[in-house]
Amino acid sequence: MAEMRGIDAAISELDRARRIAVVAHKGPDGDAIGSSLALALMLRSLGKEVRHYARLEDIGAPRVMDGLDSLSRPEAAATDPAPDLLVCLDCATVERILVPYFRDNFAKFRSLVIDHHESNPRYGDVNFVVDDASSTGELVWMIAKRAGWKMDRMVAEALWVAIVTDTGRFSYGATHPSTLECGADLLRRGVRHEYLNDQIFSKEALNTALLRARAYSTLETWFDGAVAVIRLDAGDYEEFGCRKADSEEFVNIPRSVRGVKLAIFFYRSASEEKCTHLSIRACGGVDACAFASLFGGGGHRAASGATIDCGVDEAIARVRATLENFLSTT
Ligand SMILES: [Mn+2]
Repeated sequence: MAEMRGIDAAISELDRARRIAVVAHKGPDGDAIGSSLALALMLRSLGKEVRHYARLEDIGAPRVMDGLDSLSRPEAAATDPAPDLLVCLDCATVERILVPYFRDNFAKFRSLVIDHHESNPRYGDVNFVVDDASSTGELVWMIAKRAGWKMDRMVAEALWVAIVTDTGRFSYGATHPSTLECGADLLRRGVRHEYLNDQIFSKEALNTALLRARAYSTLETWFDGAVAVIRLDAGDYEEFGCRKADSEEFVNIPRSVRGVKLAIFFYRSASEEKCTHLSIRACGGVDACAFASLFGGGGHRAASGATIDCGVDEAIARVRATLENFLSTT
C-alpha cells in the first residue's frame, strides 16, 4: 500500500484521549459500521469512555454483527459530555458525517480521520487516510496490530464484515496481499465467516427480494450499452416496507450487465426526502469519482456516490445530459 503516514499519529491521539466519540458516514454501509464498531469495542476494552453513534434501524444486512447493542443515538450527541476526540471513519468529508451535531460543530472538536476515500481532503486535525486501502476496516486492523491491542472474536467479526463488504468478498481491485493477510489473521481469531458471509450476501427478507425485482424491472442501458441504470423512488420503498439500507447492493444490478462502463442506481427512499441519491460504479477506465464530483459527490475511482437536489426524474435527465459529454471526453 502506498503510504502509512499518519498511523503513529493516529495511535497517539487514541492513546491520549479519554472520552472518545466514534462516528462513520451517513447511511452507513458494512465498512462504515464494521470499522467503527471494531474501533469502539477495542477502545472501550482499553478503559476509554466511548460513544459510538449510529441508528440500528439504518443498518442493513451488517446488523447481523454482535456488539451493536451499545450504539448511542445520533441526536444524543448534542447533550452528551463533549468528547476529547472525535474519530470519523470511512467518511470522505465533514458533510458526510452521520451525526448532525458533529457535522455542524466540527471545528469545536479535536478530530482524527481514518479513511480510504481518494476524494478525502484530510479534514481532520490528524489524518490516517490511505487512498488505495481496501477498506477502513483494514486500516483499523493495522492500527490495532501496530498498537498491540487485543482483538477478540467480536472485534474480528466487525472487521471481517467491514472488509468483505467493501472488497466484494476479496474480489475488487483494492484487494491487496495485505488485505488477504488481514483476512487470514481475522479467521485465526475465530471469525464465523461462513455464517456472516451467508447472512450478508446470500440471505434477504422477502420484501427486500421483491424490491430487488422492482429494481430489475427498471433496468435500462444508455449510449449503446455504455451506461446501465436502475431507479427506485420513495413509492417503491414504501410499497414493500423497505429502507435505504435494504438496497445497499442494488447497484450491482446495472453493474452486472456485460459491456457497461458506468452503472448508476438512482434512488429516493422516503417521500419526505427532497433529493435523489446516486450510487455509481465504474468498470474499465472510467473514473466514477470524477463523475460523481460533477454533482458534488465523491468516493473512489471504481465506486462513488452523489446526491442531487431534485426528484428522481429530473436527476436522471440531468445525469444523462452530463454523461453525454463526460463519456466523450474519457
Ligand atoms: Mn469504505
